[in-house]
Amino acid sequence: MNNIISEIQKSNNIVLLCHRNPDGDAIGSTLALYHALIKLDKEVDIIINDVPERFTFIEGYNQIKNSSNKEYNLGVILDTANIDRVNNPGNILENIERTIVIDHHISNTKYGDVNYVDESPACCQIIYNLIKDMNIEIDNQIGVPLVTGLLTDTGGFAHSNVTDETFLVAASLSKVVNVSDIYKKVLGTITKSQFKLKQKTMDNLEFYENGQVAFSYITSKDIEQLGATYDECDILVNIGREIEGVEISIFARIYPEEIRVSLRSSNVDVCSIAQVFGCGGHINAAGITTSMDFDTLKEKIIKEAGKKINEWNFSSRQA
Ligand SMILES: [Mn+2]
Repeated sequence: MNNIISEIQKSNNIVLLCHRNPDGDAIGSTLALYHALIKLDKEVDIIINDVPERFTFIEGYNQIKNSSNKEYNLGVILDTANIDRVNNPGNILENIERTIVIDHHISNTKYGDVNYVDESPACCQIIYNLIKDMNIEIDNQIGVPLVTGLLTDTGGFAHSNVTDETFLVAASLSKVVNVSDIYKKVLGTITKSQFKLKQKTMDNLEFYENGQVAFSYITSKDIEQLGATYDECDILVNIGREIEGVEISIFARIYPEEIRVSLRSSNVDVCSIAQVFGCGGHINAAGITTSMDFDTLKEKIIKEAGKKINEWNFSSRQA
């Protein structure tokens, strides 16, 4: 952490970056650090493409630029596991002298000149500590984006990687931030088109393996007809996951050129299923992108899921 602070202290022109398809943690950690660096009188740009509109309530949202030709002394890359995942419009990385990587993905490849990676449940938890260490007061302006990232990456403090420290950070932030208000905005609200996507996903949902596998899908035609956007589909895999008895939830998005599948499980290693298709992810959350035709893919994926379920059924009976 001290290396990071001294890098920041000696740089004047700083650019903040995060990953492609930015989520609440990526946007939150970037905007929180932005406000902190502004308080240090630094010149700071945030360059991110495709920022979801649902984060407009965070102060500084309008400062986010989607391109820049400037040269920077320092780039701070947040919440991004490897260099290919960096949201890098106009190849901004080429105009940066030195880079700092701050992240919480264990798979991080440490591609910066300085790297800080730990297994915090959200990058925002690391940024909270960094800002504290820089002796900058955490006010509402910094607190709102931090709470946004903590809530979204932990599913409202529900994921198993949440620790006592996460609650201590949240408790301290709750003195300057209305947590329930932000919860309502980022986790407690879906758009009308998301509601329609959910209806369609529920209609398409089928059970396999004695109800332990849930499978559903949506087509790009559905998405268009419902007036929805592609990133609004990211909540749909949770529908199967929430159903009693389901161990693996599979959700496919069928695009004209490819199919993208999300896999979720609390107990079964779904990454190993994705690996059968040459893809990957985390143990509890993985993804597949393929050009296989839908029927073949569906059959194969349900078969692989069935194998994993049977292994898991067997090992949990042994335990
Ligand atoms: Mn994150």
